[in-house]
Amino acid sequence: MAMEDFKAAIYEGRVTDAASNVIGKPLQYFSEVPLNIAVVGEPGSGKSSFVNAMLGLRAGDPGAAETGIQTTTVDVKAFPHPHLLNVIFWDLPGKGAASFGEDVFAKINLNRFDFFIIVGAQRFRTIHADLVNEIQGMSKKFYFVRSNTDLDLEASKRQRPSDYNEERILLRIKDDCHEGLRREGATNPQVFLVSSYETKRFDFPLLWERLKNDLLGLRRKAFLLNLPSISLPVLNNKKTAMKKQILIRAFWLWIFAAIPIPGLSYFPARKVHSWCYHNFGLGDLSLRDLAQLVGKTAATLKAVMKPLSFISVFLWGFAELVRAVVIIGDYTYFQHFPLYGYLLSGGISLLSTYVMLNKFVSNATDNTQRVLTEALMCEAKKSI
Ligand SMILES: Nc1nc2c(ncn2[C@@H]2O[C@H](COP(=O)(O)OP(=O)(O)OP(=O)(O)O)[C@@H](O)[C@H]2O)c(=O)[nH]1
Ligand SMILES: [Mg+2]
Repeated sequence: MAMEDFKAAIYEGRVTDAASNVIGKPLQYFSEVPLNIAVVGEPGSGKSSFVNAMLGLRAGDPGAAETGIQTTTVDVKAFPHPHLLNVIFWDLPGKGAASFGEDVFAKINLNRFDFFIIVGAQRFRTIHADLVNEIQGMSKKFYFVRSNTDLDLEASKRQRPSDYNEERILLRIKDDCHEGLRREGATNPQVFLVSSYETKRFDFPLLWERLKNDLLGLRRKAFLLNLPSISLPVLNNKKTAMKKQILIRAFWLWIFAAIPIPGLSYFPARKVHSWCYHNFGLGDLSLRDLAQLVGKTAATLKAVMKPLSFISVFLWGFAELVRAVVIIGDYTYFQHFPLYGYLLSGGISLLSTYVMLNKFVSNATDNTQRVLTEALMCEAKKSI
């Protein structure tokens, strides 16, 4: 329902209403928003085993992800959680893993996922740092899961049985992860040490608790981050509708073609330009309200808007000049009323004005999307 309200408000140029329609909603409102969780990490780090553990399955169970000692996962596969509504775990191939000589991970568009769980089996490495940077670059969140904790402890026990202290070893592993993550600029990184075969031990229960606590916030963030993709088709529909109205306005502006002064139609064209902007909700007052709603200044929102391209302004100016030359040339040559000059000039003017007004609408459409994205991204970044 609110999605329909959001779309209607966008279409009607009420950008602040559109944004407040989602920003002001309580967290519970987002309880059914799909959350796509990508499980990423180096090859063989235990991603598929972790997905199974999250689903309450064991390797080999029906519906479980395939696991193995060799490179196993070569495709992206979805695993909807059986009890968490619309929570989908995505088992991904390992970063850097090659399948038939192809880097399969590099081809995956990570932006389609809402949240990430990085699974690392060894100490914090460049591969993890790269993933952290990529995820943070998309303004998305992640947990860092260190798998194989059972094996780490076993190895330590075997190496130095007399000195063995489980708590100290776990702390050291966790510190290493925290340090690596902080180096990459992660604030308040969430690190969990787990064994996918012993889901009652180590941080596995803590991880579940954390995820359940964060779930609504993550769903809200996913919803906000996906809004620009919802507003785009609405704005494109509006653009098509506006372009139909533009012909009538071009016709009015055409009247100015009768006056052979280059640039005179600039003033009415400017009026149409601001009509377009107001229609899309990009007027000063509208932007001020939107900026206030998302805690930004109107100037920051305006800064993301793009002006009309230089080439279109230049072509329009050039057409203006040509039509003036045509009238004056006709008048000087025939020494009487320049009928043909007016007709030709009118034709040039109608065409150039029509093209220019179309550019106004396209420019306003693009800028509305830019402003909305900036406003909603800012709110999405703030959340969780
Ligand atoms: N002991 C122990 N073994 C694990 C754990 N997690 C994974 N393994 C084992 O590690 C190996 C690799 O596990 P997978 O889950 O297939 O790893 P993956 O990251 O999905 O591998 P790719 O898909 O090939 O990148 C398997 O033999 C698992 O049984 C863990 O927490 N503890
Ligand atoms: Mg796998």
